Amino acid sequence: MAAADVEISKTDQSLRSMKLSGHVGFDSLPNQLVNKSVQNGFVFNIMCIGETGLGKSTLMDTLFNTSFESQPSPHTLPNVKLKSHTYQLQEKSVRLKLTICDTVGYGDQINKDDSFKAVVDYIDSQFESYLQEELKIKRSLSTCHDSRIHICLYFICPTGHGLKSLDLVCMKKLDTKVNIIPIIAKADTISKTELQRFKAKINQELSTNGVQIYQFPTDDETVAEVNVSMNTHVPFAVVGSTEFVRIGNKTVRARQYPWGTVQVDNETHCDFVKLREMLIRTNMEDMREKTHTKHYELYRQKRLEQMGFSDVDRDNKPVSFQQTFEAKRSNHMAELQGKEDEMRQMFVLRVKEKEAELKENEKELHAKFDKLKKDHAEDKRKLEESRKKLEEDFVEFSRRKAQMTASHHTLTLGKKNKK
Ligand SMILES: Nc1nc2c(ncn2[C@@H]2O[C@H](COP(=O)(O)OP(=O)(O)O)[C@@H](O)[C@H]2O)c(=O)[nH]1
Ligand SMILES: [Mg+2]
Repeated sequence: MAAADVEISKTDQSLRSMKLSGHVGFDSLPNQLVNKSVQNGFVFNIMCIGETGLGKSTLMDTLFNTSFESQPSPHTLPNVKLKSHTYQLQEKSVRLKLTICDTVGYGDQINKDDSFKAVVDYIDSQFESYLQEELKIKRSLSTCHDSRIHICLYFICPTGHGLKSLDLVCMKKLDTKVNIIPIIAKADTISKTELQRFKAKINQELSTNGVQIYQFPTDDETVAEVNVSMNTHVPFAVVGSTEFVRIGNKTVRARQYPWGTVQVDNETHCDFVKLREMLIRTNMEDMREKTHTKHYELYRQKRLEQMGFSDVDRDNKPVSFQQTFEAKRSNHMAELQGKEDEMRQMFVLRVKEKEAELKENEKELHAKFDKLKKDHAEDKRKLEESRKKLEEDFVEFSRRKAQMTASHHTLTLGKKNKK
């Protein structure tokens, strides 16, 4: 047994590189992956955060070159609501299940303190439902709809002055939960020189406030160069449009003004093409992966710790899920027992209290009864006395009456005899 163990660890340490003497076929592994992915289709969830009227819906239509037929929202909503719609898109044989989540009413309230709260809650609740699926005994992770937000496009108002405090607070709250790409909305309303200054100001404000925005990955050499250069263009200044204009022999999305035309996909006019390249063509898979391995992982870790699970115990020794569960169970049982004892003691105490109270009442009643008895005896004695006195009076009265009658009789007789 020990010898075999040594053998395994030896082979682990010295991984031998071997030459195959003929074609085996595992060079088709990448194709297998591609085929499977194409068959399953892709899921991508975008969240658009920005004030009403900044062009969020227009940009989504422009990005996917379609019309999602979203309704413009009013500025009068009492609070921020998150509305998400899922669409099934297809390009050649590749299917994309796209969810666009819109922050309706964002920044429209007089008190903006809680504007970001709805967004944070939404992102957390998507993580939570994925976690709940993961914790099930019968999991269906591959078939259930993964609604976790892969990218958050934060629309910055093209004021030219820098970020609003709401922008900073919101991005700061979200940067550990979601990949954020800040974009300058309606960039056609800001001049070229102003734009450069504006971008620099935004980047400086983001870094002084420690807001972590999404960085296009530079570890994959096939895209490293383009991503390094694109990282320097963030925040992208974008223009969206639902209007089409004919330029030469091409029809392009554009915005027409009395002084000229802004072409959405002209790189000298705005950064729209850069955003589309980065978001859809180059880094979509990285955003999906970072969401799972970085943001979801952090959420999961915090939630499991909150539930009382940990990989190590107090002495930093590894503990298994089973051990934690057993420990939690016995803790819980002890807690229950403690509560039961406490309740029993309380009950005994209450009964004793009640008994004492009753005894006190009884004593009082006895005292009252004795007093009444005494009063009654006293009254009786007094009555007896008055009765005796009355009787004596009556006897005295009768005696006097008899006396009186006798003397009256002698008097009358005496008078008669004289005659
Ligand atoms: N100047 C300018 N206007 C835009 C741009 N994108 C959208 N708009 C206009 O802004 C208004 C609001 O756009 P909408 O997409 O409904 O904004 P949402 O409320 O953020 O979804 C509409 O009249 C759009 O035509 C843009 O890039 N530049
Ligand atoms: Mg809209």
